[in-house]
Amino acid sequence: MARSALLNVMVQAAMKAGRSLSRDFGEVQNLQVSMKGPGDYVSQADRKAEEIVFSELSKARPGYSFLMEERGAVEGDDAQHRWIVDPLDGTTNFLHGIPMFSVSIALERQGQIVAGVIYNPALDELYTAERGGGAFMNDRRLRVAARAKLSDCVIGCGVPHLGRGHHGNFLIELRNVMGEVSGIRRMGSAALDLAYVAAGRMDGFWENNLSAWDVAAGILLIREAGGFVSDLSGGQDMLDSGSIVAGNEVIHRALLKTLKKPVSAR
Ligand code: 2AM
Ligand code: CA
Repeated sequence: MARSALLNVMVQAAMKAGRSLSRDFGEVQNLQVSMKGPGDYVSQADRKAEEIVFSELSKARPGYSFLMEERGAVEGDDAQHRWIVDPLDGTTNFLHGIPMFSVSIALERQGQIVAGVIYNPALDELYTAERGGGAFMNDRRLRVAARAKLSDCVIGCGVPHLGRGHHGNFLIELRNVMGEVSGIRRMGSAALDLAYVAAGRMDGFWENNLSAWDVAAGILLIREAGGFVSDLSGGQDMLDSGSIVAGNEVIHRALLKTLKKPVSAR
């Protein structure tokens, strides 16, 4: 498959960071982690991966700005272009030896996401999308699932936990959705969840309290795979609001409505 020069740059950065994560993940699995504790080890793996992505992208496109999970915002000379990077999405999985983690890189041009790459090094699955050019996993073109009834659907979500999110709101959302669908999944990497919706593996997804780097690349993947994405109010403020709902056109709409079902209608 011929990729654009831009996607090549992003793929190279994501795969190089992914290889570094894979090596460190092997150590986590073999319990070779230092006595300082697995938390410190994982933070180091995370920072190493971010350094690789930062240096690869800066070399290939000098001057572009960055928004990265660890470094935060880095202003470049070129204010039109901004990389949005999560070097390790699914940190808790990584720490526990669960191979569901990813590197996520998106490029924004004048505020619009124009390219996205998500790489799961443990499964060697590479997701790519460029605006107007479709979405791919490795060399295969992606299309969101076509299911039209929530009762046939597997829906992914994120579950808030100790110190995060609004537990009461989530329980209401879950209660609304669980009674209408054929299965709920919670994988622990929002970037991969969105890639799975693009690939038609899951029919839909919702989560709250995410950051821009968790979702930027995944949003483009889903759109380029023919899917629909919004925030929980139905607007397009996913990057700032941190909430996201995704699916094909029918399931996206049904999910939005079901999530918001008033208490009295249950
Ligand atoms: P992480 O693994 O990079 O932390 C799981 O529900 C999803 O939520 C993951 O994509 C996880 O990304 C993300 N997440 C966890 N803590 C977060 C935080 N404090 N802010 C934003 N996203 C977070
Ligand atoms: Ca993340």
